[in-house]
Amino acid sequence: MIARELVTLPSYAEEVAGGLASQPKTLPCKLFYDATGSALFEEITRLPEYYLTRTELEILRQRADEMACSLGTDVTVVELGAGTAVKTCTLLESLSRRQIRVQYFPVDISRAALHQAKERVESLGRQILVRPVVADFSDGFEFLRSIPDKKLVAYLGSSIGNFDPPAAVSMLGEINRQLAAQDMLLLGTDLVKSKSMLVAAYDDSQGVTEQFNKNILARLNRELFADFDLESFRHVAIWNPRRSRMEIYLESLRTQTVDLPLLRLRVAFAKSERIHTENSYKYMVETAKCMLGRSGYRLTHTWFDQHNWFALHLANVEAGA
Ligand code: AVI
Repeated sequence: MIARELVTLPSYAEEVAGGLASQPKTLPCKLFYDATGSALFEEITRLPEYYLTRTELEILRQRADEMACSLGTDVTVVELGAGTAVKTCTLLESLSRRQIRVQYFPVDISRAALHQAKERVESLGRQILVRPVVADFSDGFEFLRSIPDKKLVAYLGSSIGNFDPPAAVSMLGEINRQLAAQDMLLLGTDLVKSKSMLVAAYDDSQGVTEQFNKNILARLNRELFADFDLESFRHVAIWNPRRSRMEIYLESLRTQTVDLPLLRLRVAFAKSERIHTENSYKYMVETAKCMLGRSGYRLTHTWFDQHNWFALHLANVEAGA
């Protein structure tokens, strides 16, 4: 028996209860990223089918000098969700060839990742000053105001794709309101492509994405003492062309009930009933441009890889937005 009164519920508890009680059932994708899920995501980024990370890296490596040139002089780089800063190194190196000093503010929720980011970037040379910021974006972006100078805010990795379009506009708009007219945004978006390539990227042959998806259930078992039987759910990845997004689900393989005692919840699943765990939106340049415009930016340049699989957009803060 669990003494519920003595347990502090995690901050996501209400969202989980609401999502599992709704029709269709949902769970928030932020739950993917505990320590196990973050390690699994790192593994995903190295999978042959998951082209996104290496393609974005290829653009950054091949176009870093051109990008640095477009940014002008005396730029401070702020990277949202920087992780270990693998991608940003080439851009920082290019900037350091044009500026006497480059300040880099990697922002992340994980102290451990920021520690690695600092070590990695500092090894590039003494001209780059690394100032890690531990922040949770759900608390807003006010910390951007305290970073002086002309800023490039980088939001890479197609993370914007995990927001529904209105939420993406609202989030980019929130960032915009903390920026000055001289500041810029560098945004990574994945692009629409063949269904077979998209589905393979989210349903890989080694089953790592399946493990990543099921880790949500494992996490609820660990943290909420739920009794999800992981073998009784399967990972489903579907391309929805109408909404231009990959949809990720966990599908119940049988009729079953699951107990979440800390939430005083018993959830019934019909056979084939699904829990919607994630959307990953895929853009076209026009839709990305429109999203940026609606959030108060003006697109100035888009860089692509050789296959047009991924795009990096540079945008100015629109005067009077
Ligand atoms: C973090 N985000 C950009 C990933 C994506 O591609 O949408 C998350 C992911 N989900 C399944 N595989 C990767």
